[in-house]
Amino acid sequence: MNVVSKLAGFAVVLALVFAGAALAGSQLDVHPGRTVKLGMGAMDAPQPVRGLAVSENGLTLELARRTALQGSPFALAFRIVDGRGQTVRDFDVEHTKRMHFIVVRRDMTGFQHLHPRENADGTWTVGVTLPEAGSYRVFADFSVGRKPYTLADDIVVDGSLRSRPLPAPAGAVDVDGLRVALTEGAAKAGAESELTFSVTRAGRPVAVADYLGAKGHLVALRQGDLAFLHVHPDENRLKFMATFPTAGTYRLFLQFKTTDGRLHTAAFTQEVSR
Ligand SMILES: [Cu+2]
Repeated sequence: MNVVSKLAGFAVVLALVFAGAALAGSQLDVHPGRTVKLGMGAMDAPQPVRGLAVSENGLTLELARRTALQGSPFALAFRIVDGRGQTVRDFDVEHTKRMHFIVVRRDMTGFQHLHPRENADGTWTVGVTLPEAGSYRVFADFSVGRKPYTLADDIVVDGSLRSRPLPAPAGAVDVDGLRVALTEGAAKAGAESELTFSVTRAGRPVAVADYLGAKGHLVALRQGDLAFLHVHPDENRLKFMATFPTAGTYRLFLQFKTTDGRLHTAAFTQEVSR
């Protein structure tokens, strides 16, 4: 079969698909109840999860490498390309940065939040050290044309692996001599949840400085597939609004700065009910 007749065949198939779709559409219109339900479903749908794919909405994360040596610092280079393979350079500023880069091992240990440097050719470079063996998920979190993206890939570190189970949910976590407490309303799948944190040292409240244009930064990942949730910070308090898309277990990585300029990371396990 020559190319033209192949294409013609393809066009016929497409036409049939469209005819089928049009028919399905008209059938739905005959049953208004179903049509309305579909429309509302789209509107009511919680924010889609991100961070499950290297490619999404026409943009692709291209890592220069997918392996690393255990404990050896290296420069990780990557770029974001569009559908024609062109390097994307026009990024929006989100949370005071044009690119956020999250690294976490698949068992949700070893969390790192990095800010890569943009090079003249449009590639990004960031110094990374992966101290333990295992498979690490890396997320490039950015916005282009006011459209948010979280593209992800894996980097593997060979070696003998000691994985850890996820810690049980706890109302407070100790980090760097600070106690961080999480006050949350019951987190329910599909509903907006408020996550409020407080920081104390020896029972006394600790002041929190600004970090990335808010009081803190929160990354929430779903256990199992490490789906990445978009979370809205509050400018004035360590408070975040998050919509957990499904029931299950999530890991929250809260980052905040104390007034001495030190950055702290406190991780919480969050159960989300149906
Ligand atoms: Cu960042």
